[in-house]
Amino acid sequence: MVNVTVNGTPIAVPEGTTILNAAKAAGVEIPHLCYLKGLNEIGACRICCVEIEGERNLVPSCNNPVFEGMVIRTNTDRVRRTRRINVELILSQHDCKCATCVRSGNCQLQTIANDLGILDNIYPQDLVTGVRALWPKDFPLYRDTNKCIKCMRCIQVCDKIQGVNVWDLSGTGSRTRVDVSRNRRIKESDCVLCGQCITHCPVGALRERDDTGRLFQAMSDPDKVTVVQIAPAVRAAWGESLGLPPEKATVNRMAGVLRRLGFDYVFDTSFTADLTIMEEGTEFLHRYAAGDTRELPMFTSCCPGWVRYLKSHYPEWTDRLSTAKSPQQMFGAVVKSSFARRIGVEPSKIFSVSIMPCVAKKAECDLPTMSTDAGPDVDLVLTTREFVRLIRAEKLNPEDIPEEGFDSPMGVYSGAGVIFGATGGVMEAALRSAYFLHNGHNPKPEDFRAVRGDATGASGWTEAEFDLGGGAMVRTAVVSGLANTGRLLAELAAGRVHYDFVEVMACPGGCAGGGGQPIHTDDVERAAQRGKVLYNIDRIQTVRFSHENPEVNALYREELGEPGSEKAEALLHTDHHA
Ligand code: HC1
Ligand code: SF4
Repeated sequence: MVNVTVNGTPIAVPEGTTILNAAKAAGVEIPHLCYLKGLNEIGACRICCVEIEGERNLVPSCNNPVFEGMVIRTNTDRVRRTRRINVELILSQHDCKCATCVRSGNCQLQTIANDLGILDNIYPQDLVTGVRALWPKDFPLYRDTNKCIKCMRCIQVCDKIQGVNVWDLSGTGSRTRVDVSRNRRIKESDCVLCGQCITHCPVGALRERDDTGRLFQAMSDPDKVTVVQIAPAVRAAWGESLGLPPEKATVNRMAGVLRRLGFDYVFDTSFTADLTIMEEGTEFLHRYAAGDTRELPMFTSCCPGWVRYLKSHYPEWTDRLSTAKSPQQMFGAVVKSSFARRIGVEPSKIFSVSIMPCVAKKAECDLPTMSTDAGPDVDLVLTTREFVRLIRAEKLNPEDIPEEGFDSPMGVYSGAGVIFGATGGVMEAALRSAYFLHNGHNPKPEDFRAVRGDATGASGWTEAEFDLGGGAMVRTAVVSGLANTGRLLAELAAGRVHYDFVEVMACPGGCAGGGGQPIHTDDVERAAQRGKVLYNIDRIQTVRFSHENPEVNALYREELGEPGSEKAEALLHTDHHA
C-alpha cells in the first residue's frame, strides 16, 4: 500500500493507483473529460490536473500513479484557475450551440462548464467552416468536427474495442483534429456502424442520423398503416434516460407509449427472434450433419455490424454466415406479406418501423436484398435514443401510461426470443431448439447457460461443448466486441481453434450494450446489467423455447410449412452477398 494525503486527508491505496482514483478513495471527485476507465487514460484534456507538493508543474491525475508520501491538492487557486482556462480553451474550439445539440443535458463538457460557472466564451471561437456540408447526410453515422473536443475516445474505442480503426488524428498544432483515418471519406472506410464511438463520445460530436422526421411524415399520411416492432434489448434500457424505475420501464408500458405516439400496430421483434431460431437452428443441424467444413463453423447473422465486419475483413467466409435474415428483417418480410394479407392492406401502404438498440440496423434495412416490389421490408429504424426523443417531443409521461399488450400475431414471444438481446443469448436460444429438433423432446431451459457472456475467459470469448444427443458434440463459441472477434477469426483461420457454431455480436455485451442505447456520462458499464434484465424476463416466461411459440407454429402451419421450406427460404433467408 502507498500512503498519500488528498486535500489534507491521509489515505493508503494499492501501489499503481492513479491520483484520480486515490482522490476518489479519499472522497474527492476530480473533474475530468477525456478519461475513460481502462481505455483512454491519456491526460489529453488537462481538466483533471492537480498540484503535487514539491512538483513545479500541475500533473494530470488520470494517468499518473501515486507515490509514497505524495501530497495531493485538488482545490488550490492555481488548480482552479488552470482547470477553468483549460475548459475555456476547449470551448473556444467547440460549437457551443447547446439548444440544437442532441447531447444537451447529457454532455460532459456542458456539465463541467456549468459547474465551473463559465458563463461566457472569453476566447474567440475558432471553428472550421464548411465541414457540415461535407459529411454525407444519408450515412447512418453523423460527425460534427466543430463539436469534437479531441478527447480521442472515439479513436480508442474503435481501435481497441472494435479493431476497426476508422478514426485518427490529422493536422498539426492548433489544427490537429480527429478525422477518418488515412485521408478517407467515411463511406470509403470499414466503419461497421456499431455506434460505439457515439456512446463513448462525451459531447455531441457523434450521433446517429436522425430519422424521427420521416416517422412523423408517415404518421400524418392517411394512406399509411404504421406498424412498429421493439427489439429485445430496448426493453432493458429505454427507461434509463427517462428516469423511469426498472419496475415501471416494462415492455408492456412501451407498447402503451407507442400506441399513444400513434402507431396502428405494436409488435415485438422477439416474435421473429423465435422464428429466426426455427430457421437458423434447422439450418445449423443440416450443415452439422453434412459436416462440410466449408460451411462450418456456421456464424450467426443477426448482427448487421458483425455481418459488415466479416464481409470487409474475411469476404471469403461470407457463406459461413447463417442465411437466416435477422429478426428485424424477418419481421419486416412477414409484416409486408402474411400480415398485410391478414388485415387486407396493400404491402406498399404499410410503413414498417423498428425500434432498435443499434445504428447498423439503419443500414441493414436499406440493403437491396431486404426489399420487394412493395419497397423495403423495414422502412425506418429508430434507435432507443430516438425513441426516447419521440416521447419527449410529444411530452408523454410514461409513468402515467398504462401497460398494454401487443397486437397479435407478432406480439407473442418466448423467453428464448428475449435473450437474443444479450451476448450468448442467440446461441443459447438456438441450442435449446436445436436439441429439441434433434431429439424430439426438450432439454432443461438452463442446460446451455454456459454460453452466457459472463463466462467469457481470458481469450475474449466463451467456449462450450454440448452433447446434442446421441454423441452429437457441438463446439460453440460466443464473442462480442469486434477486436475480440478479429482475434477469434485469426485463430480459426490459423486452425488453432475448431468450432461448429459461433455467435458474434459487434457491440460489447451484445445488443444490450448496443450503439443506439441511452448514453450515460458516468463510468458505469451497463451492458451486463441490461443483459441480466433480459435473462430475468426469460426466467419467468411460461414459454422458454422458440419452438413452443404458438404464433410461430401457427405461421408455419398456415403459411410456411416447415422450417427451411421453399416458402420459408424465399421469405426469411438471404445469401448476404448484397
Ligand atoms: Fe438485436 Fe436482434 S438481438 S440483432 O442485438 O437478432 O439491434 O435487441 O433486435 O434483428 O431479435 C439489435 C437486439 C435485435 C435482430 C433480435
Ligand atoms: Fe468505429 Fe463503430 Fe464508430 Fe464505425 S461506428 S467508427 S466501426 S466505433
